Amino acid sequence: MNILSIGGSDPSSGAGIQSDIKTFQWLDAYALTTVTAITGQNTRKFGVIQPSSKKILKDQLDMIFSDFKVDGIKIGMVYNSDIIKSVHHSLKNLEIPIVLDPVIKSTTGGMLIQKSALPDLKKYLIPLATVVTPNKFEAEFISGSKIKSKNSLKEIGTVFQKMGAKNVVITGLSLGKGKIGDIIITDKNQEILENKKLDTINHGSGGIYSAAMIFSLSQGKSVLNAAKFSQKFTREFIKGAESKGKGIAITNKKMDKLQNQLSQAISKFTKLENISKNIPECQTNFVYSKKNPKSIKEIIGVSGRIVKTGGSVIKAGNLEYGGSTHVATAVLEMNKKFERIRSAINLKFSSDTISRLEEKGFIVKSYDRLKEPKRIKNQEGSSIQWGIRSAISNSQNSPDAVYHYGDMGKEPMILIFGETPDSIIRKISKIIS
Ligand code: PXL
Repeated sequence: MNILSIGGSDPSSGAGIQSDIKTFQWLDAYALTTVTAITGQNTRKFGVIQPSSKKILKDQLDMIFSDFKVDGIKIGMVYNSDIIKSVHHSLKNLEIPIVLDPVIKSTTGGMLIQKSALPDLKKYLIPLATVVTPNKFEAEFISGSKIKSKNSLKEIGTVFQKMGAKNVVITGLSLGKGKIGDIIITDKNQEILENKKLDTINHGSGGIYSAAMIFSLSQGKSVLNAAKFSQKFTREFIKGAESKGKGIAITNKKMDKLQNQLSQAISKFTKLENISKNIPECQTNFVYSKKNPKSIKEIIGVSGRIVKTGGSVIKAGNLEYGGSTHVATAVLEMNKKFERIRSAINLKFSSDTISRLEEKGFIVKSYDRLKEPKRIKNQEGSSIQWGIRSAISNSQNSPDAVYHYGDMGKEPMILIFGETPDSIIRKISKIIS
């Protein structure tokens, strides 16, 4: 997925296009960037702004749109009317999701838009946006009215909608009693996503939120689901905020080692030749567990699936702990007996694949779903647990693969197991055709 960030450069990388590159990379999307302005700033103060000329901004945008398929666009800092009009001109006929983060002021106090450009922001960019994501200050500044009560939220939503905004999410509103929330205003209704307030002051959380929002919308999620994802994602980054300079902390999240390894293995998996023939009807999941997992919450998998689209295979979702139920349950059960086994993937059943596994000397076990006791069948999620347990009950060594022939309405399946996601890729590379 390619996502374009249109915004300002922040040399501290806490906000602006540098932050977007980090966020999109984190989400496994490719970041394209067009720079609207160069700012001088650090974690303590804001310096000078050098806006891009119309000529260079137009050229950057033309270069992107004449070459790349762009799946979504985030607009951040747009300093003046020339920039706003150039962006409008390039985007006005596009039919892809656009998130406008209408940034006004930096945490350190720098003005990110000229006051005189505000009417043009309303006129040219707000109507282009699928979602506008102001914080409280920005919502009040742009709408010209104060947020005092739930009723005034409705009014502000209406003001934005009159400007042509399709959906508005007002982020980070204090709701009292240690609560904070994002208000999602769509043409149909209004919803509050409430959460516990986090006690940190940091630089960049609004930018992370709007980047996560465009990623999620570009995946085809609804505004409400995208807002739920963005809140969760941003909270992780706020919790991970680090003091990099002498001033305010920079919003950050370290890449989890398991996630990193799984992510790379999935990327290799999707590029294997002919792999699409090995994706079952119910699609594929690929998981990696922490050591000695106690539940599937300690096992990372694709929330969504690895899916077949046409001839290619893509990861349709994000890596999350608890993101898989079935394949993760299989690993959980396998790991109880063979604690080194922490990763697994499910593949489409084929007797050719089973033969090749055996020819290559892999240990292959199976179970018969027809022998599954009724009381287990009726219990959600316990079939796979029962299956793995019965497949390995007489096994001294950990199997490389476990398969079953299916049952009424249940697709036959092969599970490949390994110590790491990479070891699974090596096994699959030897057996697929
Ligand atoms: O987070 C808002 C923002 C966006 N873009 C740039 C910024 C800031 C805040 O400092 O500097 C370039």
